[in-house]
Amino acid sequence: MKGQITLTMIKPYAVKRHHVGDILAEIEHAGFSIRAMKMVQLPKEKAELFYAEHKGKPFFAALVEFMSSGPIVAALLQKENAVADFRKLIGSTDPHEAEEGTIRRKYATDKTRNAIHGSDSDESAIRESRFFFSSMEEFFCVPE
Ligand code: RTP
Ligand code: MG
Repeated sequence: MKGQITLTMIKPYAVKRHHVGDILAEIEHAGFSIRAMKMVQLPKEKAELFYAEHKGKPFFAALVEFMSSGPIVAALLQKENAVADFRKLIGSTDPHEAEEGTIRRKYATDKTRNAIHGSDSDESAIRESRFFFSSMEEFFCVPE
């Protein structure tokens, strides 16, 4: 199986609104292979750890509060040019600025309840995939 990896989370409000099936269908139709997947609720400390790069920013507390407020669906995806193509598929952080047809434009409510996460680099994708998945759960060998 060729290509790079990216890590996504379908965020709490999109799960609550029953958008998981539609969003996963969009992801697969865009050519991504799902290599690992799970539904979990992040304790606050884990959400803080996942988004550690944003610690100290004004939106950090709200982000952590929201991300730990209900179940999320985490998935490891694979495709050529996965990181950049996935960020294009999901659209801008603020759904009001996201392009027509993007997942955030369709399923997000606001900048916090923005439906979905996508890794911002190949390095982040590897770190985030290890955050959620053990080697036994991954049907893909993440390079050392
Ligand atoms: P994500 O990491 O969740 O995929 O989102 P992103 O790359 O598009 O945006 P990022 O800069 O990494 O920010 C992480 C999440 O923090 C919230 N945020 N709020 N109020 C604000 O100015 C603000 N900026 C960022 C968003 O929920 C964003 O998804
Ligand atoms: Mg980000």
